[in-house]
Amino acid sequence: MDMTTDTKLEVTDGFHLVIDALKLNGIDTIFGLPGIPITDLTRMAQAEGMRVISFRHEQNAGNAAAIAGFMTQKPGICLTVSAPGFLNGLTALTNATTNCFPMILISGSSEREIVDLQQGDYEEMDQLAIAKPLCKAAFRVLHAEDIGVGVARAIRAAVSGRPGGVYLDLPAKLFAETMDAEAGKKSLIKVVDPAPRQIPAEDAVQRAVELLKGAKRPLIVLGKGAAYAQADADIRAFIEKTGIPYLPMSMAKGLLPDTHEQSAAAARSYVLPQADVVMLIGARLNWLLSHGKGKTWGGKDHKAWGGQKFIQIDISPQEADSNVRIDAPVVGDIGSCVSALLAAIDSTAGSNWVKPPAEWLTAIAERKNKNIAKMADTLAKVPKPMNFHSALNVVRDIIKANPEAILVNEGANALDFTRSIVDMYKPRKRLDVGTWGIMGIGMGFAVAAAVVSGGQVIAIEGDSAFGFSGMEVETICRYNLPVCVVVFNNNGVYRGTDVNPTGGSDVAPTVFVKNARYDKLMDAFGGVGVHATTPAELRRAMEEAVRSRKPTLINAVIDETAGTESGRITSLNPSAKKK
Ligand code: FYN
Ligand code: ADP
Repeated sequence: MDMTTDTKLEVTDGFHLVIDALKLNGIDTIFGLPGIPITDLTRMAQAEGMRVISFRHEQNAGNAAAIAGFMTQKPGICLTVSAPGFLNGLTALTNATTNCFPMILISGSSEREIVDLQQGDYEEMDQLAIAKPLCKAAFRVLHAEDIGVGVARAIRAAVSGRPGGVYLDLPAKLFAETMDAEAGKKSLIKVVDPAPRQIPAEDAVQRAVELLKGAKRPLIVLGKGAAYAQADADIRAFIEKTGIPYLPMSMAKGLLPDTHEQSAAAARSYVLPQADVVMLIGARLNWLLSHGKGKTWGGKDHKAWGGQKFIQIDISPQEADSNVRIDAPVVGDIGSCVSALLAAIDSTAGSNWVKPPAEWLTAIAERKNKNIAKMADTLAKVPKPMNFHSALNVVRDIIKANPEAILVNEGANALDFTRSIVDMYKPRKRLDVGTWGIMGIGMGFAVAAAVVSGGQVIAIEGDSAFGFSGMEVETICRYNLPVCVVVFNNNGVYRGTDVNPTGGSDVAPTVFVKNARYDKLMDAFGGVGVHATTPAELRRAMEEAVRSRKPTLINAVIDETAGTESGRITSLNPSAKKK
């Protein structure tokens, strides 16, 4: 080939086609970890004006991509090296799929001919085959001219219908492959309407409205699908217009402010068994809702139906009846469904929509107020050492004063107590372990939340949970992100008091180094590390973190006897089942 400068200008290669295809589709950020064969891809992407955020482990980059997808409705991109790097990203990809977050894992891979003959290549692995059962779709591109189609298919698969994780396999050889620049440009696809609206059928909407109209004790459950849909104003209007009490699932907290008078969050165990008609909006009847049956729902035993009728709004037509009968499935995107419901209510009832019976609302208010008052008493106490409540009372105030801050949350007790104590005021500000109860999302989510929003992030981390992604505090410092990590340090998994029954020198499996100083990890990279043993110290440190926007890690010392085994989900522990 003639390699004069002029000719070179007219040639493009696989590296640039990947970058151009992403940029053409409005993707401006890559979360990843450089190495063979994608190191130059990260360099070139940065040179071409993309934001490239490098992590210390691919799982954290993957978690960052996944949550960026949830926040933006655009697929978050995670870029990894072949085999081991790919596998490290795979947990995040699978978690994204489970949670319905749109994400694309792009991994370089080794020479196809050698991999397929199993001749022992560098980082040899049939990555496409391994990814397939774990994600929504998986594609491989073998030729430069197909990069445009590959990226377009990946984007569509990630964001259309029920969002999820997509794997895109790019063999090393592809990156260096050249083609005529003009032909290359023409081969790219700007995806038109990647997540088309899905309008619900009129009769389905009518069926749902009829059920709601006849309800004596209606309840709405808002899930993270409702938060994802960004139909905040219509969802609020629907809830307020109908006057129906609602229960937010964890990541739907703040869709309406948790202080809203129709929130039944503080009366959860009362409303679930009592409700007669339940409308699920972007929430699945999985384990988090006890599969829609059993004692939680007022059933006679752990498998029995509680007698509720269900309306389910979901984009996935297969979701209905997954656990119990859905009497009125409404299939469509939540924005379109809720606006159709609003219109149907207006046309059938006009301004005469009858709000739920006063007895139902009063009964909920009574339970709720009692629980809130009880909680207020507990929060007011200042025990020494700190417990989860006295520490979270501080976090609660900080979020109240900074409602735009994004709260990342993982752990067992640190997760469960934060969920019920810290009120959220704005949509999509609470990011947590989601459907899988996964540990290790903390720092990946925190980095992405700061990068995507440009605003303050507060990560409330159990000491065990933090350990999974703790090294990313270096990433937080490197990009100087306004992230304040608070490690709830109670010396172990659940608590720090277990002992080795044999009397041997190994500590119990749930116990960590006592009195560890996680704050020093932040010091090591030039951030602000603070050791806090009282609510007053914690408050001062958090206020300063928010004021300065400096990377901060607060080692919050919690009473090592304070946690409960498995937090609020003790019943899932097999030994609890045996008893
Ligand atoms: C809630 N509650 C409140 C408030 N909000 N009381 C007072 N004030 C406020 N603001 C009450 C609520 O009514 C419940 O009491 C209780 O607090 C707990 O509320 P929560 O958290 O909503 O309810 P619950 O029963 O814990 O919900 C079940 C669950 C949840 C499965 C949805 O536990 C969950 O999301 N768990 C995820 C666990 C997880 O993934 N862990 C990671 C793995 S840890 P009652 O009504 O009296 O019951 C590995 O070990
Ligand atoms: P939670 O854990 O908060 O209950 P889930 O993850 O179980 O929430 O449920 C989310 C549901 O929302 C999924 O069934 C998914 O298909 C659905 N969903 C996601 N995005 C949309 C959307 N834009 N429109 C309609 N449904 C959606």
